[in-house]
Amino acid sequence: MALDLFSPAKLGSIALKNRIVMAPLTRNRAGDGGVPHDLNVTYYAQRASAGLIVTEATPISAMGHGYPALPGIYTDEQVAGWKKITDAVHAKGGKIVIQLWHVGRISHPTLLNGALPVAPSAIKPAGKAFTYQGLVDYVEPRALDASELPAIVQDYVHATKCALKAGFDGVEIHAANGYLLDQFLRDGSNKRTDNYGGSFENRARLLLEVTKAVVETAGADKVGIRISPVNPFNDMQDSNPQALFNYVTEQLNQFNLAYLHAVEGGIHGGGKADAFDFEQMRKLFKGAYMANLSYDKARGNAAIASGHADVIAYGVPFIANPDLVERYKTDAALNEADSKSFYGGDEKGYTDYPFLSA
Ligand code: 8OZ
Repeated sequence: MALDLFSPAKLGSIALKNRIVMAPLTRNRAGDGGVPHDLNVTYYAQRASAGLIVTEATPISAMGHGYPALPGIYTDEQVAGWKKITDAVHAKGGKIVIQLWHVGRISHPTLLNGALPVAPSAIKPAGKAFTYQGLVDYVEPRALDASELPAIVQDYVHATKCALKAGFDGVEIHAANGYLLDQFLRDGSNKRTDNYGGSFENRARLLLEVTKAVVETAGADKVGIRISPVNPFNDMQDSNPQALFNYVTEQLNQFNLAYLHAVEGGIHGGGKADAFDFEQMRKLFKGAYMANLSYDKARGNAAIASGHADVIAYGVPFIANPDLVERYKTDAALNEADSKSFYGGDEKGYTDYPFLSA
């Protein structure tokens, strides 16, 4: 029988009961100190029938924050908060990895105890920062000195150790959507003239150093990476994304990662996916491939049957449908997502979407 969304799968050492993955989704509802609390436990536990949950993007350090009310994964209190979530998901037979995040220049001093955001180069992004005071202009970030990069790599290592202590089945390195690692990859945001700028090799250096260090900490079979080759979100631009991301993909083969996760287009409405050949990039990758962005049940099944993808990550459908797996299985109607409650707030639009049985 052909594989479909309901076939079991293995991503590295992580055994999935189906191929329907909950995509990482920023929801801005963590407790004080970036500590996950009971409301977050309920939210993730409600969605444990996914084959795998990828958590919301989670800062690896105080300097990794770029929005209000994000959970972190670098203090003991945060580890204890996340442990309640991994326990609840595991108790329901689910699997969960945490997405490791450093926002780079997509931040603001008010979110960083007054510090300037850091970036590969001192280039202010277009757009506005989402702060506790509302939307405000971005500031020009401070260009990181090469001597500061080993400490950032160590922040990823520390966060990975915290994630393992918190009981996660693995970690996903967030190298997508215009944040620090993506800022290094692209020549629109990286104008460095040292070993970390210029050639593909140089621009990918930080990502590969981070990957190596995280793999050495967790084991490659517990590590995935997310990239977004054509997503213009957060003012990302590159002169040759196909060649750049083909290069990155080939370099990632050396690690034997659990999976490569690709955002196959632009989120928030931007980007032209047809300008990029995802199948060409996918064929270069020797491991499992997680596809994301605007898939529905039929397109997900088709991508798995054709061999394009091993698993499919669903975002907005999982916000509104905690029992998305059951709904796809029975071809039930889906709840509609309310975009006004995506970012911040309380249980409304978070844990109050109805289950089929309700
Ligand atoms: C939407 C709003 C805020 C953050 C990403 C973490 O794009 C995000 C994000 C998305 O990866």
